Amino acid sequence: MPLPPCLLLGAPVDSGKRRAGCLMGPDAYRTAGLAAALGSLGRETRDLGNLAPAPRRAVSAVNPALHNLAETVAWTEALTDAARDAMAEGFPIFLGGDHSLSLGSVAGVAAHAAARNRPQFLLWLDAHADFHTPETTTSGNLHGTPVAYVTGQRGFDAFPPPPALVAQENVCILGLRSVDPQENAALAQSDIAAHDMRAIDEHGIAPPLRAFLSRVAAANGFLHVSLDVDFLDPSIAPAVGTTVPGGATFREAHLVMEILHDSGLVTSLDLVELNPFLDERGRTASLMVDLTASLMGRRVFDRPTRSFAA
Ligand code: B3U
Ligand code: MN
Ligand code: MN
Repeated sequence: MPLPPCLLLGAPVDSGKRRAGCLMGPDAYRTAGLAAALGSLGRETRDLGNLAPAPRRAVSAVNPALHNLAETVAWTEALTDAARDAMAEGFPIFLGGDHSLSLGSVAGVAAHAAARNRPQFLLWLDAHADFHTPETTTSGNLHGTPVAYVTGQRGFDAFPPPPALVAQENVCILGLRSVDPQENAALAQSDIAAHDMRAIDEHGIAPPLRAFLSRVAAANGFLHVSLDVDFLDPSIAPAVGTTVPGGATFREAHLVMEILHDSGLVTSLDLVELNPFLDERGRTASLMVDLTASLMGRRVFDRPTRSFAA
């Protein structure tokens, strides 16, 4: 069976936090040559242009700290539908946009999986857990909430109920190094597999990823990967509003993508939090394109088996 076409969906969402600039992300990925990079791997690639938010409706906020709630709700509605539709056509790649876009992208892909009676899995590559709810967030930045929304935490009354949930035990977070106390407490009570950089330093990044992938394979699940630029170390990826030192190295990040490719399990992808206004000569956008190419099968050296035996 031929591989499904890659569908590029621009999601210029900038409402999930206060610092502006992520709305330029989709065009930065286009400028950095994402479609050509995927095409050169022999993968049919269609750029579907940019999405727009649904019409705004009046929303009431329980927490006065919330920033741009109505706009984020409108984006969530549009993205949920777009993601569900795109899954029927191919392999969607959401070009963000800040991480609040994943409230919709993940809810939509999970709806597609549920309609096929298959479980949805979620790999969250991020310095942050994004496990706040609109009630617990102190920053009011809704990009810090998607993992809670898609796993069905309470407090999202202003949002449409997700059409399908992702089970907590089907979520794996890699790269953590900035987690707020409320998130820490909620994570500790959850079934989410959360791996911080301390664990990655000690054991490497491959073992927890492989353990997660074997669960996806055993359950015949769909797998959505959500890649936040701040998963990466700021020295290689400066174009993000919330840099946190001590992130994934160039090799760790590529290794994750290469292992994901080899698994053949990934069915959808978000590229989020790129702020081209903060980039240096496009290096972060280009790195994100290269990582996506690794995920889709780019190889620098092909040989049938890897062996270090003499
Ligand atoms: N947890 C903090 C910080 C944060 C979350 N996601 C990002 N930053 N990118 C918050 O504001 O919720
Ligand atoms: Mn994030
Ligand atoms: Mn983050």
